[in-house]
Amino acid sequence: MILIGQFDSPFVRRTAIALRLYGMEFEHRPWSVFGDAQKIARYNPLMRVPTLVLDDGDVLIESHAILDALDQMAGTQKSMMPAGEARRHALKVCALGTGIADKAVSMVYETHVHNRATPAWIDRCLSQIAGVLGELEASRSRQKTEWWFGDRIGHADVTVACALRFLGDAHAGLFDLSEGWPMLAAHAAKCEALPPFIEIQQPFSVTPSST
Ligand SMILES: N[C@@H](CCC(=O)N[C@@H](CS)C(=O)NCC(=O)O)C(=O)O
Repeated sequence: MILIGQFDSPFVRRTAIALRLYGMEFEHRPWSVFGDAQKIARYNPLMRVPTLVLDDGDVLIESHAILDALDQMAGTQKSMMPAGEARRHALKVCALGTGIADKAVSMVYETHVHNRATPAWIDRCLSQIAGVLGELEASRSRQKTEWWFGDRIGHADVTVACALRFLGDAHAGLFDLSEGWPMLAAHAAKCEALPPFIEIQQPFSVTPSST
């Protein structure tokens, strides 16, 4: 398999970490959505990442859909998505996590791609992120298990950790997790100490070629 996209993208990173945790081999093409847009377009007309090229040449897009396919390949026993009723709760935590990432990426594009920041949009993003952090903090507090949905790390854990890392890197100082969201701060620290998280990362830098 070939994974396209840079690891400073929270969406690419959550996909790569899941591949590692599943023990699935992949080649990495750290192409930038701006600088390498035409290369990405050969596989994905949306020119977005992550894009995953399967061994049979089929191309998967959208991190949720890519992870769903990986879960099927891994099989029910190993799947990083819980079954039964917990599945819908885990999917919601994943959606809240990618929602934070979406808003944080949007604020980067607003300030560094458009070269202007619309105050009403930035305020909206900030209040959406704050609201989601509150909901995730409450959710993690309710779950008494080692990981969000049991005794094994799952997509919800990885997704939230990747979103929090991106938020902190791209918007340093805006949300101090240790101040307002201690469960999330502890969750992020625990994930970032694991080998796949240490291996799969890229410092965020604001250039026209970033993410
Ligand atoms: N919903 C998508 C979001 C992916 C995303 O926003 N990727 C960014 C990089 S962090 C991207 O491709 N941006 C270029 C664009 O949207 O045109 C997913 O989960 O895969």
